[in-house]
Amino acid sequence: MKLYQHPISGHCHRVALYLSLTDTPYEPVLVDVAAGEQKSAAFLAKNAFGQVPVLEDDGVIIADSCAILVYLAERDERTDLYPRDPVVRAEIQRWFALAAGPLASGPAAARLSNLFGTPGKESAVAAAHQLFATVEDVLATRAWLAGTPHPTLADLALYSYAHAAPEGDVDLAAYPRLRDLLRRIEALPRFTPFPENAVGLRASA
Ligand SMILES: N[C@@H](CCC(=O)N[C@@H](CS)C(=O)NCC(=O)O)C(=O)O
Repeated sequence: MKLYQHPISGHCHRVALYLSLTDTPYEPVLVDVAAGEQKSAAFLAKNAFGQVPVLEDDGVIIADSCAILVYLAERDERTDLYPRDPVVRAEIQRWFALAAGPLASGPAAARLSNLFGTPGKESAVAAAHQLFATVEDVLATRAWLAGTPHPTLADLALYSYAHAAPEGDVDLAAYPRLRDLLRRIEALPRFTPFPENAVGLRASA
């Protein structure tokens, strides 16, 4: 199984985290995103949207980090990470939507601004705080995001860009429950870290 990825991408890390936690062997294939390799004809044949991550599993090609998580958890019958209960599945889907929406346009975009100078940093930081304040409220009612007594794909989907938020100058100090969630994910057996960059608040840490 191959994971086409780039190490700076939280979308890719969320899949790498699943593979690591489940002790699944795979071959990481570096896609040179800075050089635009994700828009090459060869890569577009794998993902018409020209983005990483893409998973290739014995001829099956899946693009989009959350779609890959669902594919793998179903394939592996990981009903702990992706329970069959329709209410829990709906909850997980809701967190996937947040991961593709405000998590991407908030903390992930603010971090990209600091890493590559992309515009819109101020509004991205504001969106990040709005998202994390709500997550903090939700975490007053439940230990794990989907309301289960154990982690699910929802927690994996949030982890990477929440952990990396300080790289976009998003201070997590006001969100103790979120920080505790991140620590509990990091304490899971076979956790693999998201490589850190000395930008934003991490540059001064
Ligand atoms: N919804 C997609 C988003 C993936 C995404 O934004 N990938 C970025 C890297 S983090 C990318 O490939 N950017 C290069 C580009 O769009 O050209 C997913 O969850 O996989």
